[in-house]
Amino acid sequence: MRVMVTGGLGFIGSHLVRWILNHQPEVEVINVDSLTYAGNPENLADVKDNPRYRWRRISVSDSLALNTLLDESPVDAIMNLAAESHVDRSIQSGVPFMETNVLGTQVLLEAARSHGVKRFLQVSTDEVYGSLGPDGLFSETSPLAPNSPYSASKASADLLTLAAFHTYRQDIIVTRCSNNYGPYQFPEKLIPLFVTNGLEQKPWPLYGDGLNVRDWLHVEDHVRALWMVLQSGSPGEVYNIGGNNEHTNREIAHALADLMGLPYSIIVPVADRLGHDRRYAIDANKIRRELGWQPEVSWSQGLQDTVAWYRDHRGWWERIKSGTYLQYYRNQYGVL
Ligand code: NAD
Ligand code: TDX
Repeated sequence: MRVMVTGGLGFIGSHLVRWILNHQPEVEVINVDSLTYAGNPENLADVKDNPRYRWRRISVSDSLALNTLLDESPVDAIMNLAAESHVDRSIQSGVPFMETNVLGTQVLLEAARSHGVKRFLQVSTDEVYGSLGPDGLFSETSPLAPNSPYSASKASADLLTLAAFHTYRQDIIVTRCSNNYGPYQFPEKLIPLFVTNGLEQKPWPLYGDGLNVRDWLHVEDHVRALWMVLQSGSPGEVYNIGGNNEHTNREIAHALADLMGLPYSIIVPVADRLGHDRRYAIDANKIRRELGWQPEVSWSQGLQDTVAWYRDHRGWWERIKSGTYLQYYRNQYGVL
């Protein structure tokens, strides 16, 4: 079996590629990643010479390049993770989000259809459901009500994917996962930003009152779920994935400070994110019941291991934060 993973040089994509190569010895992986600021070949340095792995530097919105690749190397399935993924960047400008997340998904769907790709998995997010009050959970039938340019682009991609099922009976599945954390997460996101700032004795910018709630899941639990859904999910269905692990941002800041032996004074309240969603929480009963998935990494162990990973991989995030990784890219792969 051959699988195309898009966005495989990013945070979740790199874990997924590694997991497949390590756990599915019959599966070949083609990684389609255009290497934006968020992609990093270092994330897959340990598998780059694996004969079952190839990376092609192609944008998912480049129809010609994608179709040529699929002509040359047919695949059985596409797992679409390529995205602009950071909400704060989408508030600065939504244009790249529309190009990759919306147009790119449509290009991929059409390429999959014209090449007879058997299954298409769209990796989406709980943010498409919008914001919850203090109670309740998002189920797969909750209405889509995205609030940021990022989440609106992801919701658009979900609708395009579901439309391909209804219109063409194309074999597609959509997954909607809660916030991930773990190694190799780009240090613009809450947990790696705070951990790496802590290691540099820099302040932790906590947005607003710090009481926004997210439902956190270790990235390894997410990628296992993605593989289970690809193998055993039903066509045309949506599967929520979540850790049943809600925390306010302030609780996370305190937990990280405790783990790192830092005073709470490192936490500095700053202006709130525009349109900041108050609470996300996922009802993941469908995937638990139908596919037998459940999270395996506990929050306390996962957070401790994540802090240790950033402590032990200083070079990885220092190159990112200093910008020298971009210089490295330009030398290795041409102008970005
Ligand atoms: P990331 O930003 O770490 O990585 C994105 C990857 O996509 C990068 O390697 C980048 O180079 C690549 N990419 C961007 N534009 C591309 C394009 N046009 N063509 C090809 N490649 C392109 O993102 P992530 O956090 O790993 O998220 C992966 C997916 O999972 C996204 O679709 C995101 O919406 C979804 N998701 C993320 C989370 C989370 O907490 N991080 C939660 C739920 C869902
Ligand atoms: O410096 C910060 N200070 C802060 O208080 C940052 C970067 C974030 N925050 C808050 C905003 C959110 O309430 O922390 C929470 C988490 O923020 P992010 O790490 O930016 O994640 P979020 O906006 O929740 O979105 C993430 O989860 C869903 C991913 O980035 C998305 O790609 C995914 O779809």
